[in-house]
Amino acid sequence: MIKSAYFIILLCCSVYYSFGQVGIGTTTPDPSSILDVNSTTQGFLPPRMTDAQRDAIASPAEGLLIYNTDSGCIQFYTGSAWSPCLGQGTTTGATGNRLDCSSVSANGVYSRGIAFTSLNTITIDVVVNNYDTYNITTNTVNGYRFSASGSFATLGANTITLTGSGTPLAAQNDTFTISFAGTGQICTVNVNVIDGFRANCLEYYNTGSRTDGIYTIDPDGPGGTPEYDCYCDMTNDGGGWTLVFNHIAVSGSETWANFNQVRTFNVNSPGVSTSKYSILRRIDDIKSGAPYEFRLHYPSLGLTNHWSQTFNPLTGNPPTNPVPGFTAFSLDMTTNFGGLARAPNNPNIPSYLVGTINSPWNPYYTIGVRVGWLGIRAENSTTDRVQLFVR
Ligand SMILES: [Ca+2]
Repeated sequence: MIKSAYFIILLCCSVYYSFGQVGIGTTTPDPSSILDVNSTTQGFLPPRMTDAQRDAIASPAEGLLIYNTDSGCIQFYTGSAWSPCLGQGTTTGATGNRLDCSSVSANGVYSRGIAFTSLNTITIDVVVNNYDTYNITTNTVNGYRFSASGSFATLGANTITLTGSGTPLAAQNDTFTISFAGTGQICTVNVNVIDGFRANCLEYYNTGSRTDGIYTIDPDGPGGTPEYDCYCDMTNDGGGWTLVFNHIAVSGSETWANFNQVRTFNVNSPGVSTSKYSILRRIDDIKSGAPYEFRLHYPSLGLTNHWSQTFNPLTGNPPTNPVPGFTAFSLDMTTNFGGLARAPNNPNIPSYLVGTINSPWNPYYTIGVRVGWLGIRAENSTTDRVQLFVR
């Protein structure tokens, strides 16, 4: 009776043993298998467990197989860790990892000709259904691109940050295709590139630039007058100063041939080391506010004056002295500095601009002394160099 019952159970279960092999649902296990589970109506169900239950398995054997109910996928033990989800890393649909195109955002300011910072990124959410690596990139448009790669650390929505690289070549609206490698999934995003050149050194300063040197400015914005290089002092007297005039007359021979030179000269060599440099004729464009704010500096003397005036010194003389609108910021040289004005047409004052003190024209500060003059005037003496900035 016991033998019969054992036979019946064995028959019901359709478990067959053949030469050390086991067949379930078959009397002839495949010769290559140690276990052959055969059915056309039912599946093979591996142990199902959560992440925590999986991780509680003591000393899992290499190759141990489970179904992860948290991730919804098959995993095996590699001998040192549990594998990523099998077979899902490159699939789409409900069980794969999916780009969420509605979440795309382009971040940072995009400016023509200005290299990216860490703020230039694209962010996009990926709905993560399984732990896997990813490589998400854009095409290259207008000289720049974005990319990100790594491993998903958590399930659910992961915000992925694509780092930008390159420098926009033109001010325009760019459309990028975001590609999720291995999945065929794409999204698109628009990035607007503005004309990156600031109007003057103060605008560069106000947007974070703090280094003295050459900057490209475009006072009238896109179109019109082309952008050009100039020297910016970003560290002295509040920074943001555009150099409009530099004169080094060490040998005494670097005087100005005529007043046209004084107004514009060596415009392609801006800097405090260029012996004769002037973009004086552009000060109307370069100044940032209604008044003309000047910084007059004599490096050899260590003298600086800093003031504003309401009239353009190139256009004439102030009606009074000190001039209307004159505001003393600091008076390192002397008091009652009357600002800069066009010098009168007087052979005794062979300079383009002069700064007055109390009485008209004497003593004075000179900008643009002509040939034959003894030197650059500065506070009752002469010096060999002068710098004039505006902002
Ligand atoms: Ca322009």
